[in-house]
Amino acid sequence: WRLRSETARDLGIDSPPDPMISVAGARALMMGDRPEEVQQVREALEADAIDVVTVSSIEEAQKQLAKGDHDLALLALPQDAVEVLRLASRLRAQNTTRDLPLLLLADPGQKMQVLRGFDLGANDHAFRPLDPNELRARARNQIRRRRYQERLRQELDRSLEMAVTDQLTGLRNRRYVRRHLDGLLRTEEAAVLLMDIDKFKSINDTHGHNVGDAALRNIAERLRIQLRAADVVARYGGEEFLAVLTGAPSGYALAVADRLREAIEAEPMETGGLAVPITMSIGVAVGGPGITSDQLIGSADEALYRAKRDGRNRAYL
Ligand code: GH3
Ligand code: MG
Ligand code: MG
Ligand code: MG
Repeated sequence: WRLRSETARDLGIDSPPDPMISVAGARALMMGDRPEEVQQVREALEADAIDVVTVSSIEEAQKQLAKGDHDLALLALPQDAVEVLRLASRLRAQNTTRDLPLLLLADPGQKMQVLRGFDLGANDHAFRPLDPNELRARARNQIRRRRYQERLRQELDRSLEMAVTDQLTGLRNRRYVRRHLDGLLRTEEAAVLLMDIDKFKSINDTHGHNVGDAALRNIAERLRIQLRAADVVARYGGEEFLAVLTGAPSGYALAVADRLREAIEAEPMETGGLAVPITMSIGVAVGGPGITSDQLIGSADEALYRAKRDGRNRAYL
């Protein structure tokens, strides 16, 4: 648990919404048909540097909020609250407003409607007569929760991205490409190209590990440029790369492999005034539903072995 809580702290996700999260510059929408109340809300929130847009109709509120650039909506309940509650539930159902904090303003006699509003997705409420300090506190609370949630989501996206990315080269990693291939083979034909740098150990031995690392990044970039966006290329091991092409017949896959091989051979890698020649060998295999990714990569590995045995810098099927 210690490792987990430390990781959570590094990511900034172990604490509840931080009271220090600023609400300044947040955008609130106030919907109400009583000009005095609308003005009161505006003044209260502007004291916290919250921008307030005011609208008097449900249609206008819906239109403004649909843009998805608000941090809070305050909805005043008229005597007949049904249409406003309907708006609340519509906002919950729409992608751009799903997480929008909703604060209901109501008469004390409208408690039942407010509770119904909670069931439909409202987050908080304030009863009339409105107390500006209470209103501000409730608004700040909702905006902070919203901003905290956004931060969590960004951290999560970043973690997910890291989990599928190779640190050194920025390519997809082994885990990702395996899953991708497993998924493809359920329904489609796919070609795999298993690439292994020739005599890479001697590049490390001659020029040092840093030049070796730079070479791997350089090779990764060349592979990325050569392939289509729909193809996946990953760093599969230390100095091995795996490309997965969808719907590629063996002749085409072999042609792509040769093109990749030539792209690496064509120019030596320039680093620190050195020109280091690099070549790679490639094993190609093609298969579809009924074959496993282990089998497919296994036969690419056999072809790669033959390419190495026959002198390297070649692509075999
Ligand atoms: P072959 O043509 O038979 O493939 O020869 P090779 O030297 O490439 O093959 P071998 O498997 O003997 O060596 C691979 C080398 O790759 C060994 C290791 O030091 C190096 N290597 C693996 N990962 C990395 C890395 O991340 N950075 C660097 N600089 N070198 C790495
Ligand atoms: Mg190797
Ligand atoms: Mg080897
Ligand atoms: Mg090698």
